[in-house]
Amino acid sequence: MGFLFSKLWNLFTNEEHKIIIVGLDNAGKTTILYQFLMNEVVHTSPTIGSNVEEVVWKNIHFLMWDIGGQESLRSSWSTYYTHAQFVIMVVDSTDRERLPIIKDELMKLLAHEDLQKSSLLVFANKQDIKNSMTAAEISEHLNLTAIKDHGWHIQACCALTGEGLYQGLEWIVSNLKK
Ligand SMILES: Nc1nc2c(ncn2[C@@H]2O[C@H](COP(=O)(O)OP(=O)(O)OP(=O)(O)O)[C@@H](O)[C@H]2O)c(=O)[nH]1
Ligand SMILES: [Mg+2]
Repeated sequence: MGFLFSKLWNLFTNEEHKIIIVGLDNAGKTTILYQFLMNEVVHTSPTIGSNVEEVVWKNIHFLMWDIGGQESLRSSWSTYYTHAQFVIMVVDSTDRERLPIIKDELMKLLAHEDLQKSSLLVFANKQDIKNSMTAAEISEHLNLTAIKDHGWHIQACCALTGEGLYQGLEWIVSNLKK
């Protein structure tokens, strides 16, 4: 009953769920945001600051913040954290060299006090590129199974075709706070 009520409440109030999209530069964050918004591949250039869009899917409203991933911008990620119900961490699955940096950024993010109640979706993006790492490999390198204090999930995807993106969003929907 409570569940049904909250679903109806969301329907009438159009409550928005805040999602922040982070990850290193060139991971595919902006491409993913605009796939969600328009089902299209847009031409992107490196994001300075952020893009924010409202994405409505299955009558659920998401406010998605796509934050620039260049090194000089990473210290400002935390200014976007308040009230973020979900963090989407986008990983370029060909970017083996920077896995330690990705892991470091992920650990810092999960330890941040403003994200204590947030859940984590990792997109293992660029699966179309030959020899890209699988989601399982990335999960192992990032030691995701050690994360006990946040809900998390990893999803393989390709932002150019859209493959995997909605499976990721489906996981988010099934984990919305009831
Ligand atoms: N092959 C391939 N290329 C992709 C994929 N997703 C994104 N790209 C390309 O990767 C490049 C970077 O994508 P962006 O979406 O701009 O990356 P970003 O994470 O927003 O980068 P910053 O804004 O600098 O943090 C672009 O040339 C995209 O077309 C993918 O799944 N496969
Ligand atoms: Mg960008």
